[in-house]
Amino acid sequence: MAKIQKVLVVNRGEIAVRILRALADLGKRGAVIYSDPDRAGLPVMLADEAYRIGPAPSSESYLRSEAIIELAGQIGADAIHPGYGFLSENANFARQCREAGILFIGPSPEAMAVMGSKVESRRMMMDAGVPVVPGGRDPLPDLEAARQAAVQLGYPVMLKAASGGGGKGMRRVAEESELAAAFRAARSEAMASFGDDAVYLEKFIDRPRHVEIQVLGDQHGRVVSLGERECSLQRRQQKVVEEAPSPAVSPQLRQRMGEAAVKAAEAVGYTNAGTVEFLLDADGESFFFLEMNTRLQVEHPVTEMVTGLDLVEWQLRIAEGEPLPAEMAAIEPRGHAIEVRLYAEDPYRRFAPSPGRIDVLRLPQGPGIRNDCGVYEGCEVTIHYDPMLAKLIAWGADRSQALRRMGRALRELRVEGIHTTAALYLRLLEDRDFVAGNLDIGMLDRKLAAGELDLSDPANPDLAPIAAALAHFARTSRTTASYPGRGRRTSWRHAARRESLHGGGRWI
Ligand code: MV4
Repeated sequence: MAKIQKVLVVNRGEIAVRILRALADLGKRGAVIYSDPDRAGLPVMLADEAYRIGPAPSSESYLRSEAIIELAGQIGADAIHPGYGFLSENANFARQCREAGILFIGPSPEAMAVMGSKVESRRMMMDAGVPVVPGGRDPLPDLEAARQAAVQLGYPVMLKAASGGGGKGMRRVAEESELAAAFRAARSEAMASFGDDAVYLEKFIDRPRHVEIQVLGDQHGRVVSLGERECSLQRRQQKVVEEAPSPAVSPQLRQRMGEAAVKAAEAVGYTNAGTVEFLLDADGESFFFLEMNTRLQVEHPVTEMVTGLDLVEWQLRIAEGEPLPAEMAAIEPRGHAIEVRLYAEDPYRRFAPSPGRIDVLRLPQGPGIRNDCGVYEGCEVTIHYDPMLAKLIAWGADRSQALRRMGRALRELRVEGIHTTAALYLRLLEDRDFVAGNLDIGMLDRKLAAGELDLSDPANPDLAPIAAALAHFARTSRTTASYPGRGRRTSWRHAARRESLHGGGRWI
């Protein structure tokens, strides 16, 4: 197969930057599309070529599959890299690319279609001998069937949308008296979200971890596992921190999970990069297939840091028909990597969106630190797209060094003009459960709800009285006068909040 010369990157933000860098490293041309608010974005600056695709709404820009494929043809791109989100898991788009003679950097549309359906992929995995969550093989015809299945499984159970994914149409049912209402609710939510009201039942798994396996499959039938990522730290089903390896996975368990993931990928003839998601039971031994993500994931850098591989490079090599070297299957994780996602959200205001101009941006540097960043100082963060600005990744010889380095990175980081979630991560690094590696998928939400993650600056306890005084002033004062130099709309209450975060004369 001929080498790819030029790739059209159909994405924005940090992942478009990441892909453009890989292309530059391989000596290939990188073109990018952009919407109106992204015209001065970092991907446009770094690309060899950039093309306007439409106005802000994704449906009129990054999701315009036909216009995108036409553009790829016009500019002579051999391939499209979809990144994550947008068109990345759309089997029809992959099919359209194929029909237009453009390489889609990803698996076949057929593999994407199977993994896009919950019941179909579950059935396929059952037949392939991959452990799935105990439960039904087919959608439930009616409430009576649900009742019988639930009794057989034993409560609590989980109702899930057959066409679903991402938690929509999902209902936990603690006992039989709740079943009828939950069945109706799950059905209508499934219909509203996926245009299909089919639901099925699973045993509810209590306080599991979310552990996923990175796989690569070439076009010659070889699939390899590149080990796991621990992704249990989520806020409302949105990942915030990921690490590799998982503190809960022994070499033996890694072997078993890796073999299951390879079996899952082989069962659908998987090619290119993919991720097999598992729930790891609280017993630390049993694991269950949840779904397979048929794209490059946000958290791929932690795998890169512990394997030394460039996953985007391998995506391109696989697309060019290169076989995976047999030795790749024997890679063991080296050291430890952790990633935090920097969101333009205010953790002091229930994670409200925080758009605006980034007045100051100083990214951390030094040994073991990597930044995958989609923004620059002076740029505007809009409300039109996902609020993730950047990822900070720290590598260490072991977990404790990686965590210390992440602490250093977060203290070096300066972002002014907008709020970010950085302060939450500094606090998390001091949390006993997190430091001990005792994680489960509900941990962060429980701690946030319990107010356990106090968001005052842990490194500057001597500022607490100042913060308290300012907070008192904010409560008792009627004024909304502006805080010097912080802009018209910044109230004293706001200033007090910021003051509690102030460390050594600098803002975090
Ligand atoms: C579950 C579960 C417990 N038991 N299924 C949430 C999203 C969807 N992809 C699957 N999800 C879950 N399915 C059973 N039988 C708990 C979750 C779940 C979850 C899973 C992975 C990562 C974060 C999560 C947060 C809440 C619930």
